[in-house]
Amino acid sequence: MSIGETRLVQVRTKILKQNDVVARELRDTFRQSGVYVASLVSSPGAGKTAFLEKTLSLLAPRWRVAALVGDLATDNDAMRLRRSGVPVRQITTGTVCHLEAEMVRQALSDWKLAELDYLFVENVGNLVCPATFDLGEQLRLVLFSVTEGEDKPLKYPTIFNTADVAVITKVDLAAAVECDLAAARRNILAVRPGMRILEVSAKTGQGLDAWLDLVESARPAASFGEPKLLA
Ligand SMILES: Nc1nc2c(ncn2[C@@H]2O[C@H](COP(=O)(O)OP(=O)(O)OP(=O)(O)O)[C@@H](O)[C@H]2O)c(=O)[nH]1
Ligand SMILES: [Mg+2]
Repeated sequence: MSIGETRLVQVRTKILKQNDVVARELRDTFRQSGVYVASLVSSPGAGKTAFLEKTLSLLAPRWRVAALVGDLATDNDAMRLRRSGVPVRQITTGTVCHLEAEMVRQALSDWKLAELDYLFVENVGNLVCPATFDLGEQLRLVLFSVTEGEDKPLKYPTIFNTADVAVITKVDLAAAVECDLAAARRNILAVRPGMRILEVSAKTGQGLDAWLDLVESARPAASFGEPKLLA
């Protein structure tokens, strides 16, 4: 190994350690505040914002919900998500291809987390970089659309291994793009045996009931208290 390679590895380890410290603090803060935090990772355009737009609209009548969204540039996604009427903040990362725990901490610094039940964090569209950055979330979803090819889990195993649930999106297009959904599921399970898989369409609403069941039952009422139903 050359001197340059050694140094690269050392820097990377240091950055990750620093991120882990902040992520641990965030996780503690989220638990103490009673806010359940779920993040979404995927390749660009897999449908994270469309999925979140539906999720926010469906949850907002019953729960206090908010979202953060990361992109290199523009606040397009924040503007889309705000249409659901919930608080949304855009994190613009510039040249950074993933969210880091410190970015999340800063974006939340003037929010009263105890006044939220759910916080959703949409990561920058990228199937590689976000994988190794813990954001302190309790649930991480990896989305993967039918238009991307069934082999993506095999090619990008790390992002599937660092997520809790896989969401196959745009299933309304599966037949048109000749996506073999069974093969897609097999490939996810080959990388991550036993992984929970959802098939959804933000366009038709297919699969959103199962997603709502999952996210509402994952938020443990025992440790967070009873849901604060909105008037
Ligand atoms: N047919 C269909 N199109 C979808 C669905 N979900 C998203 N799309 C379309 O896919 C495109 C990308 O969707 P976005 O929600 O912006 O994807 P994203 O993952 O947030 O994209 P980035 O934030 O740029 O990474 C848009 O044109 C959406 O309308 C779906 O369920 N069905
Ligand atoms: Mg988006």
